[in-house]
Amino acid sequence: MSKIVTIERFILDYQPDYARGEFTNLLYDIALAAKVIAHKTNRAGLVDILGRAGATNIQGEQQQKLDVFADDIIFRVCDHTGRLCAMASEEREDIIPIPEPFKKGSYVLVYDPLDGSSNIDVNVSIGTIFGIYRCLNWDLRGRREDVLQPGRRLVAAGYVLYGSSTMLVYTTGQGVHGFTLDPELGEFLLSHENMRLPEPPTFYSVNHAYFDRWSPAIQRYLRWLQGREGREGPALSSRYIGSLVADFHRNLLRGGIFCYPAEKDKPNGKIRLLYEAGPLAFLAEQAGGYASSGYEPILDIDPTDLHQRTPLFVGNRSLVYQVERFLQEERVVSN
Ligand code: AHM
Ligand code: MG
Repeated sequence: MSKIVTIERFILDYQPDYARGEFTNLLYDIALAAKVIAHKTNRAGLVDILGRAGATNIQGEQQQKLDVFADDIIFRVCDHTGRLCAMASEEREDIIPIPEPFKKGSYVLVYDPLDGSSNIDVNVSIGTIFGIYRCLNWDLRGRREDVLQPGRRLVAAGYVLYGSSTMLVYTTGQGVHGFTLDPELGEFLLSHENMRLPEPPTFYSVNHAYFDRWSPAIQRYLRWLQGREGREGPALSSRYIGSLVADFHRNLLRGGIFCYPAEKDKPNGKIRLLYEAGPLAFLAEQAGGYASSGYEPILDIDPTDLHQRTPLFVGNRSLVYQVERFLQEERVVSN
C-alpha cells in the first residue's frame, strides 16, 4: 500500500540542512494561503449568484476581484510571522515592507498571487507562483536589493495550480515534489515525488496568434518544433492554455516547452522575471530541464526592476538549447 504523507511531514523530513523552523514554517504558510485561495477560486463560478467582483455585497462591502483577494491572503498569512524581511507581488508596484510592530525575519518572498488573469472569469485553470530568497544583509534587511536577486539565489520556488484538483509543487533544490489537496481533509498529500521532465517531450506551448510579431529565428524554431524545419525536429503536438502555471505543469508531466518570445514591439515579451520566469526556471532545472531568455539562462539574469519582463523558453533541455542555437545563428548573421 502506498504511504500517505502530508506536505507538513514532507517539508519537515526533507528540510535543507541550513533550515531551522523559520524556512520550514514559511513553506507551510504558503500551503495555508494556497488552501484559502483554492477555497475561494472553487466558488468563483458562484459570483454571479452570490455577488459579482467589484459589486457591493449585502453588508455594503465591495467584493474583491480574485487576484486582489489572493494577493491580500498571501500578505496577511505572511506579514506577521517574523520569517520574512520583505515581500514583492506582481499585483503591487513597490516592495512590501513588513509592517510595524511585527519582527523582520531572514527570508524574502516574491509572488504572483493569481496568474492567468484572462482565465479567471471563464473557469479555466489558474495558478499562484512563488519564490523565496534569503535577505542579503541581516542589519539592513528589507531593502529593494533583497528582492532584486537573480534566480540562481532562490532557496525555494513553487506554484499552486487551481485546476481539476488543486496542486502545490515546490523545490528547495532537492528535486521537485508535488502535492494534491484533499478538499475533505484540507491537507495537501504527496502525490508526485521527484518530478522529472520526461523524454522524449510531447508538447510545445506558445501563442501562435503572434507569429508575425516574432523574429525569423523564432518563426524557424516554431517550424522546427513542428518537425517542418530540417529532419531532426521533434514534431511535437501543441497545447496552449494561456495560464503559465497550467502550461508549465502539463509540460512538466508530459515533457515539452513553453515559449513566450520577444515580439517586434515587445523586445522583452510579457513574462515577469521575478514573479514568474525565475521561480519556474528553478523548478525546471530541478526537474532536469532548463529555462532561457533565448540568449542566457533565466537564473543568471540580474534583475534591475521589480516588474522587469523577459522572453521565456522553459522545458526539456534539448528543446531550449535549440532555440538558443537558432537565435545565436541569427545574431551572427546580422552582425
Ligand atoms: P497575467 O499575469 O496578466 O495573468 O499574464 C500572464 C499570463 C501567463 O499566465 C500566460 O502564459 C500569458 O499571460 C498568456 O499571455 P497571452 O494571452 O499573450 O498569450
Ligand atoms: Mg502573472
